[in-house]
Amino acid sequence: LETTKTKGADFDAVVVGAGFGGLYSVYKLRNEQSLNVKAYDGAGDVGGTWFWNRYPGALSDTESFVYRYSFSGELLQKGHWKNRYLTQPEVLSYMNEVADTYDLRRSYEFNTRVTAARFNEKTGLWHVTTDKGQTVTAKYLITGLGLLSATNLPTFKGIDSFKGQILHTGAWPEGVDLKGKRVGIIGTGSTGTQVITATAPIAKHLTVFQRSPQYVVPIGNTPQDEATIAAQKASYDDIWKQVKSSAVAFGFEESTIPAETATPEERERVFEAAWQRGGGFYFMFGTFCDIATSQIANDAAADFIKKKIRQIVKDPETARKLTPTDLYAKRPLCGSDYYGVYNRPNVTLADVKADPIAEFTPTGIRQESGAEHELDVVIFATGFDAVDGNYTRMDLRGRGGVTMRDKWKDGPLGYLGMMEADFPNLFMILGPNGPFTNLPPSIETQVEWFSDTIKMMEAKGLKSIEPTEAARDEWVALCRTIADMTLFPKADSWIFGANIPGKKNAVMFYLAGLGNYRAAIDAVKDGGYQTMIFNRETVAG
Ligand code: FAD
Ligand code: NA7
Repeated sequence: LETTKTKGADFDAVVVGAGFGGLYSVYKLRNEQSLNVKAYDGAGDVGGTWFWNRYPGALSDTESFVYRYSFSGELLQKGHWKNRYLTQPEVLSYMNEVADTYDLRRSYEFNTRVTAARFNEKTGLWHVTTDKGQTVTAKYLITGLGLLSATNLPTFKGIDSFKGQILHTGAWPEGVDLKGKRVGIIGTGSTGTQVITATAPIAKHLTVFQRSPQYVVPIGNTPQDEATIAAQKASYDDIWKQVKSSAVAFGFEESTIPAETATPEERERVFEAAWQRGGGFYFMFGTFCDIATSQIANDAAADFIKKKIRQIVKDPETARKLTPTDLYAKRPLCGSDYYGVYNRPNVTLADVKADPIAEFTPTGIRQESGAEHELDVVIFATGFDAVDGNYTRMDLRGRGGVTMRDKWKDGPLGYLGMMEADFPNLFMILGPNGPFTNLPPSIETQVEWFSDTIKMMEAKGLKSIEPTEAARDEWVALCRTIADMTLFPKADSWIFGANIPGKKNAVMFYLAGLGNYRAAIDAVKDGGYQTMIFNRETVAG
């Protein structure tokens, strides 16, 4: 077993989270560098997102061959899947296999939430406290808290009087059976569209409470034969090279052709082919290169999807309610015949933008118009306090006792999506202003970057590292500039914090793609970390 190298500390590093990020951090720091690592997760086991999101229909919409780690050729060759996309149980089983292969579980304490983490300037250590009342010290604090993990549970008048069951998709309990029930679903985001499609065929009646209509293209979840999978496995070197130099890292070549200058026939042909192929990110980034940046291109894509809605949905009034009126500039969604669900006789669409939810009653939900919906179960598919939610919910304090909550009161900041000024030796996985991509390759990129940084610090005997405020400000400004070159800030969604009442609208991602992101963070490392302060306590005297 590992021994602690940091003098006076219980551990060299504390890792919080047992998702893709946390697990890989334990592997890199403990298995590769022999550091003594203590890890926690509030969940009962490994998996992160895939531990919590067990709702019917939960599926990754990144294709199976690239929704996984790339770091081990052996692991890649062992990979097994049946369809083009992985179901939640498949991802969870994959993560369990990873944990078993590398003996990662033994570093974890599960069912244990970290409630506070405070940097002590005297000892130069992080003091990490759990909800079990235990406090440990460590030199490095690695947070893989998840960017879509802190659930958003809006409150409604009368909610406590409801006699039925209330569920959130992101904290789904075992053993829920929706068969034959009268189910209400609030929310039509990525999660909502999945749970709606899976619930409609089994529920007695399904009522969808829709606030914003969505653009949803087919997912194209076809079975994959052994030959296709073998070919993918044989080309992994090329695949990851392409993924890591691409923008969205979804395993397809992004288009370089603008829709702005394409003829109407060409646009129709390309969009129709993408519709048949399936994939949300593919539809937005694989068809034309300017859908996320040009109003003309965006309108063309939006009009194509709107036409499909009119063709698919039989009742014109329902089709009208399902048709978005805003830009096609949120996280692109895909599903299995999502709009077709509304042709079913057991599905009702309640437009809660036009006629808001007035209250929950003991037997269901009443809209402002007086329309009553009798329900046995209400599913909240209302999403997450994304990106910084788990950081501001924790008592996280840096130098001089400054809290992250306070530092980020006008919106999250952060340097390189991983660090923050005044928070020495803190490495955040998918922290604010990191890449917006298929996430496992971005997670690996970050974990590898800070593992190299830690290795360098240990080799040189350095005590602490933190970015300068100026470098942090410059990074945040860069992210803002890049975001403003796109149409994304013009649509209200979690990408800019717009889904949480009272949350300030802020830029939360580096939208220039994984390839550019990797170049940017490598430049910092290869340039000798000019934007960092090392051993600030000694520098200060
Ligand atoms: P997570 O997997 O979210 O893990 C974070 C863990 O930290 C959680 O287990 C949580 O319990 C724990 N934690 C947080 N705070 C504390 C605390 N204070 N103390 C102790 N433990 C704590 N991404 C894609 O790229 N492609 C997809 O198709 C895709 N589909 C998704 C579908 C759904 C339904 C959701 C919710 C997300 C999806 N994502 C997808 C995003 C997904 O979150 C990431 O791909 C990835 O799983 C994130 O891994 P992570 O380790 O960073 O965080
Ligand atoms: P999202 O994309 O934030 O979607 C949440 C949905 O819930 C969305 O339709 C919201 O409507 C709706 N919502 C939220 N609050 C309310 C209230 N108070 N009343 C009615 N409707 C409400 O979350 P998801 O879980 O679907 O997806 C998040 C990411 O996780 C996704 O991109 C994947 O990567 C996995 P709104 O649009 O705000 O009007």
